[in-house]
Amino acid sequence: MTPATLADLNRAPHDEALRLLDGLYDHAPWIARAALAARPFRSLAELQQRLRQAVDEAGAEAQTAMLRSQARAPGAPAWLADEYEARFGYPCVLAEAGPRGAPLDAAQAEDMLRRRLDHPADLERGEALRALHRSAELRLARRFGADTAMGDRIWDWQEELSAHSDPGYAERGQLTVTYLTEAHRACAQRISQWMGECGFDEVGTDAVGNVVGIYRAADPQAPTLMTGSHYDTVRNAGKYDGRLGIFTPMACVRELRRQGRRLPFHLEVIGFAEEEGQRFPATFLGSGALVGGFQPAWLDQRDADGVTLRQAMARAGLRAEDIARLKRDPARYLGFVEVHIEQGPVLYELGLPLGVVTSINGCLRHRVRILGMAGHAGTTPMDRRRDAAAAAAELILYVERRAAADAGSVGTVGMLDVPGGSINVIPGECRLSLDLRAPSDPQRDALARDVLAELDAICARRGLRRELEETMRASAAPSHPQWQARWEAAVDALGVPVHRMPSGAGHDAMKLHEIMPQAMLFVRGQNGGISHNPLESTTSHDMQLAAEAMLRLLDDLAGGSEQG
Ligand code: HGY
Ligand code: MN
Ligand code: MN
Repeated sequence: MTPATLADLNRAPHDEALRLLDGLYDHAPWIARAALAARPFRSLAELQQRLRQAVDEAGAEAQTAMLRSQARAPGAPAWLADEYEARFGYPCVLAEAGPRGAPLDAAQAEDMLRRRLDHPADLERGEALRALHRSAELRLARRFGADTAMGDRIWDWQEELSAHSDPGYAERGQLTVTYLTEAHRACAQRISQWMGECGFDEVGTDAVGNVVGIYRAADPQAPTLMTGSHYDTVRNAGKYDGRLGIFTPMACVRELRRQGRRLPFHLEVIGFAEEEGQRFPATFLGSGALVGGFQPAWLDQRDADGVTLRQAMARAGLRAEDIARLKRDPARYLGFVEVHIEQGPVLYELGLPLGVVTSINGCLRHRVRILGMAGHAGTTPMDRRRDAAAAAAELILYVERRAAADAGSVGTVGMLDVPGGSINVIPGECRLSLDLRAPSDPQRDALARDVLAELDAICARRGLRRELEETMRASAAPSHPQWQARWEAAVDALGVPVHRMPSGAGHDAMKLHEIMPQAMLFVRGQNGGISHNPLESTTSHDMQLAAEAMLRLLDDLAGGSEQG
């Protein structure tokens, strides 16, 4: 059956149009009827939004009635489906395929339903409705022959790259790629190889391990647009943080090459080698080197095994003496754009595939050592102790309280350790990390001032000492209005509602922000938008939309610059 076209749908008589949308949602023809009122649609994505809005606007009663009319998810174990229905009052539903568009296998279906069984009722209703929207999206794509080739390609690159993981994690099926490990170098090699296959004119690895691909303009004197993101990961990470922002522009270059098109500017796509600061305290090392931010003192930083950054670079064949030459001349650049998964729940809960970033939070990180007195847990009276861990506990609760007091601020103690601790010894030392963020630098700095003042007050009260090392200071980075508008126009052109939002997470864009205009595009995360976690996920459909938005931005920029 030849796929219908959007034009068919937009001009068909009402009943014919209804037939074209028949069965997108089982036992709920009212949804398509309501959505058709918004014809004509500019895209399937816009139609998808209208269908979702029709369900949202129908209210809880109609939604529950629709859920009750659904058939149980095929493949769900009977005991689980029974328990689910007893708990929520409607059959368990699953999207008819997973994030890549392939059906879930029995284990995946069971795992997903088990996780959802623990949801509070209101959260689970949202999940069940999203499963029906996802099935409708897949049916729509099939019926109208949607092209998801770029999204599928991006999804598959991420899947293949996730095969490379550091020792100690790979064996457990976990993804961890830290700076300059063997897995990290293997990732650089794969990205380089794939850039070559996409048709980049030049592909290379620079002195800090960034993978740089250039798709040249016809005119050698043309300016350059830079884009990209990082390929290192946190420990036990997801597959999309950073990597999505490398593979999306790569898919665009692959498409431009397929069309035989050149842009009136060079496109420089960069896989930044280090952003997360996991193996060495230095963060944003890859993008930082391009803005002249590499600190030679970082070369003496040591990893957990005592290997210095200098040694790690030498083993990877990188020449530290070449790093200074990486600094980019802003005069040669139009700007920097970055695609990144949102790493949060906003787009997921709004049911939107894309978001436009308005600003990136400023961030300040410290490593703290609290030093007290180790002692016998049994013989040391409570009023004679200098317990470093108890002091850390006080500080952690203060960070939580103080950060919550400001709109948009966040404070996290992500690492906490009693070196050489024993069950029957009072902690004489406690090490912890501080990650403090806020939408503006003054707000970030006020938070940090209070937290560090409280640390001193706790130590004074308890007769302890502390050592402090600032390991990262990244300024808040508002999006450049013109570039933010370019992303907004690209998203709008796809028929996707434009949702503007701040970024709580830090990104390479905040380093390039120091020398050139920048703006970011967010892509919806699945599983509630969870990130820095193996449940991190996004769909090939949403990746397709991100690639289409990027191509739109490139075309608009090309059109604009061709107009001079
Ligand atoms: O921590 C962050 O915000 C980023 O993922 N590096
Ligand atoms: Mn990250
Ligand atoms: Mn990231």
